[in-house]
Amino acid sequence: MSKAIGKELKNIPWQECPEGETKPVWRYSENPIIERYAIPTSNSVFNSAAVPFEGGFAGVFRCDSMAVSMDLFAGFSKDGIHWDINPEPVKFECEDGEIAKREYRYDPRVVFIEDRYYLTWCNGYHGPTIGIAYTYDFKKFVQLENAFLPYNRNGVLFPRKINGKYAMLSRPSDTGHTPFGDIFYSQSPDLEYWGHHRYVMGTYKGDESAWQSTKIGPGPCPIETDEGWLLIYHGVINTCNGFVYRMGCAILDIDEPWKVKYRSKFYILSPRETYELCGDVPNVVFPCAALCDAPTGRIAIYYGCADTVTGLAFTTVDRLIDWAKTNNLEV
Ligand code: BMA
Repeated sequence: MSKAIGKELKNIPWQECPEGETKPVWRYSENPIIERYAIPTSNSVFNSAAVPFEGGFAGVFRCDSMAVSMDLFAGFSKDGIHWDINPEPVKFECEDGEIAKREYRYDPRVVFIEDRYYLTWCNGYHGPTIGIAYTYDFKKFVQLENAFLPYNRNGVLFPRKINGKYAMLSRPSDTGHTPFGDIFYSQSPDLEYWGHHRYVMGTYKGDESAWQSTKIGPGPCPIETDEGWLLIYHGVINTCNGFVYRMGCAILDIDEPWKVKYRSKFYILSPRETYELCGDVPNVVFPCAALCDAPTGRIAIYYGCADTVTGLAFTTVDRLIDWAKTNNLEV
């Protein structure tokens, strides 16, 4: 059995796998957990990140407003399911006013590294790029330099240094809805200067795995396991009705994470429920966070549903690794 390497999280939100379920991921029965009008100004709350915090949970949420502007909001929860989201957006402290200027902010990821929580997000700076900030308490946030030149989206930090460097996955893009996209790995000594970029994996053009033929991007921060880094990612196909977003999983080498060991040709979750099929952007499941209880290997995935509400789904480390190995896509 494959094992997670990391902390215990006894109070991880959890429901047992329904009897007879053969798919690797199953949904929380009370989905969606966050509805679109969760704060007074919101039009939608989705693509959001949660982490364990002080015996409960904290999170950073993408709440698009009724002006359909995009910003980040902090929230807290006792059980990881019922959330209290601050109706005021996160205010960033930043040494350089040039970087602090807000154009738009969306699709946050949060990870604990060493002694604090780091937040990455898609940050508007003359086009989308990757913003980085840290916080100790989810009240005060200190913004650092943008990681990359525009255009880039889906900046996802690893939970520890690898070979002595901070490590980030990202997906170079364009200013629009980006009809392409591969995953890259970048390294930094200080979370400011990023380099030593490596190609990780790209779209798959063959018929064997068409769901990931248009673009792919990293989802939650990778989970360390005895088989390598477990990466949950999104994959997109362009259809006659537009993009359809699904979730897949891959195992990356533990010391050289740009080397892909396994990658499943079958998706792990696809839009199926009404709240995933219908919304402001139909047919989207978009994962931004995964909690893991290392001793049991239980995983709780937070994902945006149709760019409108937030859902929760469950799986285990063993189940995902087995899925990736059994259905490995030879590239
Ligand atoms: C991507 C991002 C995501 C969104 C997805 C589907 O490009 O904007 O935030 O969920 O498109 O609309």
